[in-house]
Amino acid sequence: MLYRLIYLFHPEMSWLNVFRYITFRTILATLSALMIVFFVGDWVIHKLRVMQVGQHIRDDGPPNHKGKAGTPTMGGCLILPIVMVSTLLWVELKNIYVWLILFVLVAFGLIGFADDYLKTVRKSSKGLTGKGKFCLQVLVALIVAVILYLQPEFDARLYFPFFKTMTPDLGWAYIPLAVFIIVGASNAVNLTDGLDGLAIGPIVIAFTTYLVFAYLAGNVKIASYLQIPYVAGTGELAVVCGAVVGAGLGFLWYNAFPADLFMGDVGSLPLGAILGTVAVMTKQEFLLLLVGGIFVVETLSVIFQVAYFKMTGGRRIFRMAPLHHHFELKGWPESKVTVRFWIIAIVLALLSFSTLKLR
Ligand code: 57M
Repeated sequence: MLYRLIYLFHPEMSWLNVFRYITFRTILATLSALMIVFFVGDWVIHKLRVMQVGQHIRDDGPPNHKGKAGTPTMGGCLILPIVMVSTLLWVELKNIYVWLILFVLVAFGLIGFADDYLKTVRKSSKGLTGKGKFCLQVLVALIVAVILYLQPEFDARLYFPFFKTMTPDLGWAYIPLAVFIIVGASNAVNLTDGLDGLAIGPIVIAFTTYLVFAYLAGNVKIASYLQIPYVAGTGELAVVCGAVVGAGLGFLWYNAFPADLFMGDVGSLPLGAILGTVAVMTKQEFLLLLVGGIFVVETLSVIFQVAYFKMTGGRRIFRMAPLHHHFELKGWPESKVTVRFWIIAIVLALLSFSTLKLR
């Protein structure tokens, strides 16, 4: 919006041309999101404290988590509006991908909000049922996948990092795959969000990576030079990713150990869902396994632990799942687990950039 308004004056002031560039607007989206978090962050935390929106801690968790009881949660209520405002300020509003991403952000945000609200504010309920939450997630993802599939230029082929000649066309079967990626990413981030800074660090790293891939995929010359799929219009997703990176860094300011604020399901579900959606839109679906490797491994640890637990009637592979709890119970201090997971996420991001040249 602001971008369009400013750009109106470019015939008189030629330097305003700079606002045309996606790179410049991405930087502005990142910085404005970061600044807004700093501006309103303390006030939001204060409000959440006054409203007693504090985290309930389960008795069966690692012992050091008991001291976290009452930490303000639902920090997604801070992140989501800021991502939306910064995006709308600096993005090209005629872009369908941007509106679909904002739809996913709001819809998954509402699902997470309902769950958090019932658990934390009402305190009388266990939140949404697992099945109910899952059905709503699938419904939203299905709407987005169908709209994407119906776009005239939509490409239902799959592209794999490292194998440029293998591009199977899935046709309509692409829709369930897209739903799986969006819902899977949403729940994987949710499972990872169990230590201070643990989810938001890899989220910032993953969105920084996809920011670059969205920019490259949206530029016909660069995409053809790098032999990655060109998807007209996805360049604007770099601006959205920039807004998430800015808001995420701002949130990390408060979520760093010892956290003043947790993001809640209202944060983790939509952030994961839009990560999956960006991967689908940029035709970099399989790269998500690498870029979001931390989320994948955390989820696999839960799947294996639960399956083994059920099969053996109570035996465990890990001391506790998700994996971060295993390391905590081994005696690693919480911030060591978090920082080590960040280091791995950075290495995975670097590896995913290497796929651009190894084709
Ligand atoms: C939610 N939520 C955190 C916070 C955050 C199937 C099963 C493995 C599911 C899993 C589960 O419920 N996971 C999803 C994880 C919770 O954080 C809140 O939830 C939001 C995210 N949805 O934003 O509002 C706790 O995590 C800690 N935390 C921090 N810092 C943060 O910045 O320290 C969160 C954010 C917070 C706080 O303590 O209260 C959570 O972990 O509950 N279940 C589990 O993760 C449980 N695992 C388990 O039962 N494992 C079993 C197997 C057989 C299923 C096993 O291995 O034996 C563990 N979680 C907890 N206690 N809290 C174990 C027991």
